[in-house]
Amino acid sequence: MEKLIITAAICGAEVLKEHNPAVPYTVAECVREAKSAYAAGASIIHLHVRRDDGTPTQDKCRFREVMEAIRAACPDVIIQPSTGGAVGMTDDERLQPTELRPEMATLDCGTMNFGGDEVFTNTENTIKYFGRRMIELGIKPELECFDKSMIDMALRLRAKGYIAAPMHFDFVMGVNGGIGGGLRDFVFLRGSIPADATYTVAGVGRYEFPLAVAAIVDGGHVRVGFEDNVFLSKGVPARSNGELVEKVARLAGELGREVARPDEARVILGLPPLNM
Ligand code: KMH
Ligand code: ZN
Repeated sequence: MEKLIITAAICGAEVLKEHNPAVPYTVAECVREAKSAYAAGASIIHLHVRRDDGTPTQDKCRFREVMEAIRAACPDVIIQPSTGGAVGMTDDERLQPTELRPEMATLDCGTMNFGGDEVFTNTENTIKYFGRRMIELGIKPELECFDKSMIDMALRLRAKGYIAAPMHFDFVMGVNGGIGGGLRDFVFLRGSIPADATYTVAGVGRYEFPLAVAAIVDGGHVRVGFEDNVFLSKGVPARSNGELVEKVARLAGELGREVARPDEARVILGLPPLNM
């Protein structure tokens, strides 16, 4: 079986130090968390950035600062900025990190309720706009799908030329407003993507590790991190993103699946090798 790519979503836009004091806001804290995840086996860092007070921002300069600092600490890691940002941001605000020409970036494939009165808006035209931008800039999208309909939208837009193949999906499961985090839901999503596509699963909260195991045995890939879950096990806060990655690497080892390093992840995802 292909080696396992572990993505660490170290920061997110919504989770706060009140949820777990190790959630990073500053540049130094982001580097600390990226390093711990990389050392434990993550080859992709899914990145949101914050102001020092924790406010989410898509500011290009802040992204540049954090990305350069992470690259200095983890030279070959794949950095995957978010273009989802936070609820309420405009399309152009969200697209700013693509100007830095990262190897990958997220592309959210539909609108959804996001708890309470919050709506995470991704109209068809937004998805087309983001998809076209990523093709122009040579950025591989991680197609974030919070429900089955978002996979269908991505497939329609691939057929129309807004998304290139081979596609790489991220099933974000268990978000309040999206698909649940059960095994039946996972099998449904996993069976709905093309044969030449790859996928990562990001289970939110208590779904994180059960879904990681499902993906490990199925030949898929796994995302963990504070963006999705701050607990190592029930009631036990993780001390770092590295602890969450370490647990996935340990589970993979128990199940006989080797963990990919970044150069191997690039081959699996069809990314060009890094010129260092
Ligand atoms: N913060 C969410 C509203 C992404 O990174 O592309 C969107 C999100 C998805 O986290
Ligand atoms: Zn994100």
